[in-house]
Amino acid sequence: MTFHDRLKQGSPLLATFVKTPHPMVIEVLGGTALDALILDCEHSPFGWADIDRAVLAARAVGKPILARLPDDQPTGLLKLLDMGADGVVVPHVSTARQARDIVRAAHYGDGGRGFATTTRAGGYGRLGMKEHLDASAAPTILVQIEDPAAVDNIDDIVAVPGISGVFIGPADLAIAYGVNDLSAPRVIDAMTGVIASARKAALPVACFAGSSGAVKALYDRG
Ligand code: 3PY
Repeated sequence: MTFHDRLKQGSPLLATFVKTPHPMVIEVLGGTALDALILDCEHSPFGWADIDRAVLAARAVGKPILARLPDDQPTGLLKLLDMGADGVVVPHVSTARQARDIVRAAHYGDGGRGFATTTRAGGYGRLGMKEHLDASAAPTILVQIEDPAAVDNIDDIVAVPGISGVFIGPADLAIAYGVNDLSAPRVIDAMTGVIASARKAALPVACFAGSSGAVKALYDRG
């Protein structure tokens, strides 16, 4: 079963951000029970060649790999998916319009995502066109809810077709609300609303855990 299918099924999953741009880190993490790895290209010094090597290493060790890009630009989404990543985490998504643009950029069919058979996603020309389209049909797209505007607009964001789930960023939310604690009541209230809206839309919710102790509490909250 693919990572995307497991996410859709609602299994509790555990991933880690990877901050060090060296493929050996991916190889080592490939031997763990983690369900996926997420390259943190927003807050770490990953260049495109580093991302390429990391995706190659993840595929070699059979570990699903996503990347958190620094922004929501279609050029970055295209490069990442062409390299054969399983999906993307997009930071600071605050409106349904932004979410729709991201989904369009990540999918073939309506001109949103450019198509080339010469990429890793296309098996460097070895996949037929249909096989390539089938293999890349549903990349995992997690939108990060980490701004007060995103919390206000959450019902519209989760209604966007093609979004695979939401990813709560409690640290950015805390900063935005002027508190310095990931479990401050203001942050927890916002999370509760986001989780309820995502549930209603039958979307899974991911969240950054500030410590290993926070993991169980997050699973318990859904
Ligand atoms: C946040 O907590 O704001 C994050 O983006 C986690 O990486």
